[in-house]
Amino acid sequence: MARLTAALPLAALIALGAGTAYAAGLGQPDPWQLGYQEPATDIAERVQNASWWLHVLATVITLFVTALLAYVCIKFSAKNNPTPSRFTHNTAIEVIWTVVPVVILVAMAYPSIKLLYYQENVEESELTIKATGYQWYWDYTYNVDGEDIVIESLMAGKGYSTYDEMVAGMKENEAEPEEIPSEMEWKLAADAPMIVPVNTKVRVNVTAADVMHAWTVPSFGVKVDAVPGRLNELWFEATKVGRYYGQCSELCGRDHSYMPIMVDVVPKEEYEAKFKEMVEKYAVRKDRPAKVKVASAEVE
Ligand SMILES: [Cu+2]
Repeated sequence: MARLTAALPLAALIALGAGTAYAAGLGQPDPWQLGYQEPATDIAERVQNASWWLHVLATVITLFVTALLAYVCIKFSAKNNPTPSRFTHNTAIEVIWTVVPVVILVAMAYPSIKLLYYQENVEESELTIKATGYQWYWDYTYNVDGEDIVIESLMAGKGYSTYDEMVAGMKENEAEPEEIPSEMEWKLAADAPMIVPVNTKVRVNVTAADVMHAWTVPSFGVKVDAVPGRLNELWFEATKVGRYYGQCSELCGRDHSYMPIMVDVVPKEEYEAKFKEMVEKYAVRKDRPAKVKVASAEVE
């Protein structure tokens, strides 16, 4: 039993160590990454803490049960225990194996539900953006002084099979050097980002126009389904300036992996200028005809 108790804190340490030692970059994954991407919001920090705490708990429980099984297999084998006892009940142990799991479940449920409520509370958002998923890209609608401004966000350098081909192709199409994604960012980068100011509570209304998609940014700790005909919502308040990547996370068809999500978090004083620049470059009219025709029931 002494060996067993020594193993428990060790397992917890290993689980915790994996969380910190392999933490990945801010806003994007790292090669050989094991843990989460670096958190950039309070939500992401809370989600990751909850996850690691649950991992430690699950590791401890698994090791305890495995050790208990091994102990029973050896101690009570036919060789070591030729004349088994014949009792069938032990009230004390039955109370313990009922009450302890209940306590563990409540200890897991209480912080989880608290966190869920925290994630759902979009009150006092300072900026609202609508994200719509299409096969296979996103668009972001900003409402400025009562007017909808729609930015279409497509994968940067789509349709090339190698990175070098993509760079050559984009250069041929007279792309600016800063528009060409690095090899690491290729297929994560979009041409137009969602731009938000830092330290601002942003509410994102998420929906889809054709099939189900899902909008997520791992460093923000947010993910929500984009469902045609429904308006879901989430919020985040990024505390670090930077570029953050995500990908559509609901299998939505052939080019599911070619509809990246790119969010630029900019300093508050630069937001107006950067937003204007983006509108001039990427804003589109959205009064074009609907892509999906409604089935007609007319009979001649
Ligand atoms: Cu999708």
